[in-house]
Amino acid sequence: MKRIMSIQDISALGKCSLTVALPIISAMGIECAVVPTAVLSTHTQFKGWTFHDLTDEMDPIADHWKQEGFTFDAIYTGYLGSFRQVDIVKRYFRDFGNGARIIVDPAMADNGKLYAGFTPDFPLKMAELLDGADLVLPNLTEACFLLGKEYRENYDRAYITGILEGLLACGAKNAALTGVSFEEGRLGVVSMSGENGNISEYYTERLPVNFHGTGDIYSSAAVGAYMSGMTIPDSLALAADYTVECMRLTLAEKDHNWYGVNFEQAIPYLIERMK
Ligand code: PXL
Repeated sequence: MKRIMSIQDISALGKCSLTVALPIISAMGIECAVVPTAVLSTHTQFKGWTFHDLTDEMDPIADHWKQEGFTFDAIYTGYLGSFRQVDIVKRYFRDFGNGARIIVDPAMADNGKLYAGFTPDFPLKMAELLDGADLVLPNLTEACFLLGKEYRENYDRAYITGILEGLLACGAKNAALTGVSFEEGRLGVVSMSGENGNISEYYTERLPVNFHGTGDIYSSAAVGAYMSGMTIPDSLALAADYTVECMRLTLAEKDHNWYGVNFEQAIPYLIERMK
């Protein structure tokens, strides 16, 4: 059985970060060890959230895992809260990255804006994690922040290709950009292989809503598919279909909540698609 670790926060309520990575990756038949970087009462799109930093636990967890001789097939990072956490994640890459795939979701921004709590100098620090990563999966906003590029709502293929090349130039072996649209009503993911420069694209119907937490659901499903042996383009396509299915099921529920999607109800779909 494959074993991966995921390093990100626990937003106790909110259906993002570890509270989606753990169930989704487990449902895909992969063991998911977790390194919780902080405990929040909710994700930061609510008001008045509490935050308890767990940075001081990160080195002792790594020390113990090393002592026990644990190895991992992948390290998947998501939302990180500080410069120090990024430095400790680099230590995890050094200590456990040998023979492991490294997948970085630089969860920190959306719709042209950094999430609450991040300072403008944080994205450049997060960009350090790209060096040597097997796959980086930012949304368009995050990619612009990582590269210090202007975020645009209207763009052409050359702009998207330039961003992908920029991500690879930071040292990632493969880059995938989510939330790309060249056509009204269609939304998708464009990826580039650093090995041969090949570009893959996959689009789904664009639903007329924006739900929170879909980026983490997308990345978790992509990690699970990739670690199950699927190619990167196939993993990205499956994750896109799963995310859309989660959103559809959410919309189908009258009085659905705004803070996260019904990813739980789409798990049978995900498992069926893995067959
Ligand atoms: O979904 C990304 C995410 C993860 N963790 C926390 C967040 C967010 C987005 O707002 O606030 C704590």
